[in-house]
Amino acid sequence: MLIDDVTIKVKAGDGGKGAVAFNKNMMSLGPAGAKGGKGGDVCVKGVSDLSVLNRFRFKKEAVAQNGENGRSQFLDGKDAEDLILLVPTGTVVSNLKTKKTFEITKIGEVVTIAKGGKEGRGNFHFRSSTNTSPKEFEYGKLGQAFEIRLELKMIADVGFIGLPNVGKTSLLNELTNANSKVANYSFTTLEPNLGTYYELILADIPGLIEGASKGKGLGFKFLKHIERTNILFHFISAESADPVLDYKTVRKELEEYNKLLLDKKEYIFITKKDMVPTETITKIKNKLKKEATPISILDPNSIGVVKKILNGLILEKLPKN
Ligand SMILES: Nc1nc2c(ncn2[C@@H]2O[C@H](COP(=O)(O)OP(=O)(O)OP(=O)(O)O)[C@@H](O)[C@H]2O)c(=O)[nH]1
Ligand SMILES: [Mg+2]
Repeated sequence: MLIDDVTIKVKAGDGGKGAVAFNKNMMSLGPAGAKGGKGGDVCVKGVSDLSVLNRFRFKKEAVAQNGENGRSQFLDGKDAEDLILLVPTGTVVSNLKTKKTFEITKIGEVVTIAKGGKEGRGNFHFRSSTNTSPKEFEYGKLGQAFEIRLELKMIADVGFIGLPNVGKTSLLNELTNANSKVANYSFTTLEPNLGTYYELILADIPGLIEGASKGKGLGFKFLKHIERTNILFHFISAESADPVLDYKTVRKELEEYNKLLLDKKEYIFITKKDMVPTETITKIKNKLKKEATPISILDPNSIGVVKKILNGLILEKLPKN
């Protein structure tokens, strides 16, 4: 199961306490208590692996270490190491206390989310001409603690959408090395499948059904992934009793979830063309009144047509020089 939305507690380390100590050397008596170390920060770092949030499935806490306490003989406590949480690029991090939100977009990008506590000073620091034997010291400051939400909004180039069982995953497998599960029933795909076709990331989203935007079926959770793709491949099955109604149903769900989804560039494919006579395809096209490409995964030519479209998209994506 791909974890793509999780709330966890983070706690940065506390600063170490300053020490109260005196020099035991008869030649140089005086305060010798050193300062503590700084508490570790909690940071997030972008990586390409989409599954790294899975580690928060059961463990919902991330606690950085405290700074070491100061010691005698001017030995400062060690600063604690920062705790670095790996998150996939495309993760939106929200601080549930301050409501501040930001997104990790680059691999290797590191952002500090909870600051470790400052160290406390030891009695050596408090010496003065009037107080040569101070017993004062400071506790370290507490590290920041709050809840954060990590929400992965995948950044794929092309999102495969459509009702369940229309052949989305089958095509993804033909085009890429995704090798995902295909079966003749609805909701075979339970999590988005990703595949790469040269420079393009293709995301096969679990089937959407009427009511998906209100939480029906599996699609709701994944509509947010579609928000981030630039292009939609919308699949309707030639076998369906009413492919045009299917098309409209999915479009309506997109609209209800977020109107802007309708503005995305869309390519329509009529799948399983091998299952129906040519006249049926013509009828569907006429009724749809939009450009649509009939395909079948059993027909190498139609796979070629899809590849041609994808190749065109790669050219558009590549920087022009
Ligand atoms: N005859 C024929 N069958 C196809 C074609 N494409 C897919 N199928 C079959 O249709 C069924 C559903 O295919 P999937 O790829 O699992 O469909 P899906 O849209 O990913 O389905 P969900 O994951 O449930 O949303 C499988 O039995 C496939 O073998 C095609 O072009 N022709
Ligand atoms: Mg599928």
